[in-house]
Amino acid sequence: MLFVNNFLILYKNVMKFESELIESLVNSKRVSVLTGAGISAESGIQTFRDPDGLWAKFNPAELASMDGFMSNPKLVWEWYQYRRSVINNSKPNPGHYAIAEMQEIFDEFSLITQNVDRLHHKAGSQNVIELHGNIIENFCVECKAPFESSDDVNDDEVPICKSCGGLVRPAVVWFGESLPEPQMTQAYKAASNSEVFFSIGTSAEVYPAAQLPLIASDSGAVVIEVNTKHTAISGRVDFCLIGKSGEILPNLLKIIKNIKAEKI
Ligand code: BJW
Ligand code: ZN
Repeated sequence: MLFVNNFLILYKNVMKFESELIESLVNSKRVSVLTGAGISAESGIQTFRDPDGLWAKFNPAELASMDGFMSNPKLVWEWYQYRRSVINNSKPNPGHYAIAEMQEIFDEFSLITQNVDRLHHKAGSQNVIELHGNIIENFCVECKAPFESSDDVNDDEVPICKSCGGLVRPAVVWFGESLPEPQMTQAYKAASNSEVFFSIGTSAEVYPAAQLPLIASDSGAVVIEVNTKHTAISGRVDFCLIGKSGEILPNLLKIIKNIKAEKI
């Protein structure tokens, strides 16, 4: 395994191991990407487990579980309203845009995200596989009916379901809850069929998402991690690109596009 620091911008100057990485990308038709909170860090959205992340100040059991919500719905609702206001005022960064461009470059491309912020959609990515739901929508905890957004959703008070009177919650996946089945099936399929699999901006500590790069590796994919630091899976991947995804991904994409253009 090779740890690549200071990823080079000009592909003509790349060192041998970097050229191996680039060669596998240029020659691959089936590429998948898994993203986590780190891809949105450069858009001003806090990650979870970094020293300045959300879990440094808030208790995940209280804020990201059904038990936590039922114990203190107002606290949890207000926390999500605060995060929605941050997300609504944020824009995709060059990392999101580079991933959106990848769907044009590779014959079969899958984007799997753990993020709930919809910034991949805003950047133009299509068919985004959302493993942990989204923070935009809400539904009733009792009858599961979607709660249509209206002015009520902006209130600090937890909305009440218009059909059954149940509490309304954000449409995200909390700890102890199953991930949506169609999305998991698509994600497992993409991971086991990929020639190259990227794990970008995730600590790879939350399951089952963290299994995906390992499934890809076991199925023969070249696994490339992009992160500002090493993670739980760094020892299991083929290449670790250490740095900001908003800087590494556009550079990598530029190199691939130049080589592909020269081949035509
Ligand atoms: C950058 C960067 C830059 C920063 N550029 N990089 C024991 C063993 C195994 C599993 C379990 C276990 N005990 C319990 C479980 C299951 C549990 C789990 O995995 N727990 C672990 C913590 C141990 N999983 C679940 O409960 C899941 N469901 C499930 O398994 O169902 C089956 C089941 C049911 C019942 C019982 C048991 C099993 C559900 C998980 C749901 C996760 N939900 C959250 C909240 C979503 C809603 C919300 O947003 O509020 O999802 S938690 C939070 O973590 C969020 C994220 O999607 C998820 C992953 O975090 P992510 O994206 O990796 O962020 P960080 O902060 O961890 O990492 C950011 C990274 O970016 C860092 O590495 C930085 O270095 C990097 N970075 N700047 C590049 N510029
Ligand atoms: Zn209801």
